[in-house]
Amino acid sequence: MSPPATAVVRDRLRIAIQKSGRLSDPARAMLASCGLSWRESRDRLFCHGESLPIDLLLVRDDDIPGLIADGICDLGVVGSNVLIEQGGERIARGLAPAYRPWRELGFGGCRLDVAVPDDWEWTGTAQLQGKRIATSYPSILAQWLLEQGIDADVVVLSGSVEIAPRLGQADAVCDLVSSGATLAANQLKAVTTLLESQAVLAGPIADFKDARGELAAMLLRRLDGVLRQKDSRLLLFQAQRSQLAGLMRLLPDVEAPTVMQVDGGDSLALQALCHGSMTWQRLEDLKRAGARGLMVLPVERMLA
Ligand code: PRT
Ligand code: ZN
Repeated sequence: MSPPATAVVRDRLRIAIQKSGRLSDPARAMLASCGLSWRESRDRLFCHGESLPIDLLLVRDDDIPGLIADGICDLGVVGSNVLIEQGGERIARGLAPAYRPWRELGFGGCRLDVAVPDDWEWTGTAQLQGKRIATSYPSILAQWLLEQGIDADVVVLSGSVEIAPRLGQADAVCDLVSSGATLAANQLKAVTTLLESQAVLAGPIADFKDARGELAAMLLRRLDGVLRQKDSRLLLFQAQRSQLAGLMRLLPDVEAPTVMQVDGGDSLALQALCHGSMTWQRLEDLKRAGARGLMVLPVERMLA
């Protein structure tokens, strides 16, 4: 008699990241700053996690959503442009959603824009009616055209989208743009944005039910700390108690400050976590409002 079937319990987490490309270095750096380290394998497709039972699979970015959907990888670092496009394709094929963005990672920023030849006098999206638009993002583009009530031909290309108008393959393009240099070099101009994209940590729709759940929760905790830390500085200064209310009005973006009484009198020492930039101008304003001994310190590590 064969033994009873048991559910496969996985106790290591596998994260897919781009093998080589714009997202590979920042993805590794971000995971490393969460305390992960790996032993590189010779084929460099799989990196065994050393500090934690979290392994990396190095793949093409386009394969990442499918690897999560198939359960080959648990999580992945991928552009939201790819995640949304492939999510839309799944729905069009009648498949259930299989992944979702778990965290925005703050790198790999770009826009998905419609661009037209420089010499078009742009009057609005209605101009795209009946035109051919080349793109590698047919699902996002088709959905947008539907919302705009525009009937246009979507020409699907896997690369070199920007030269399609010059080659006579299309009238306009819908492609990723960061600096805009590629569009300019191809005598195109961006006229409207369909999507603002950045890299995300993608994962399955539901949480993990086995040991991977604990690992994923720990990774997210550390990731949240890293993301907050990147955007945070510690502000230290002294002030008189009577100046406190005025100073706090200049600091709407600080978390509840720690206020310590100095010398048992009216003199206070304050420390506050600030988000965003703490410019010279802001320090000057604080000084004018009575702050003394202002110091802005970097934050090394955070855990809520
Ligand atoms: O081999 P693999 O399939 O893994 O890599 P890939 O060539 O498909 O991807 P890669 O490394 O080019 O991009 C990976 C991800 O980076 C994308 O999915 C986006 O989420 C993000 N990203 C950010 C960009 C850009 N910026 C970007 N500018 N991806 C592509 N571009 C291209 C764009 O397609 C155009 O050709 O860069 C050109 C435009 O750049 P600018 O600066 O001239 O505007
Ligand atoms: Zn790709």
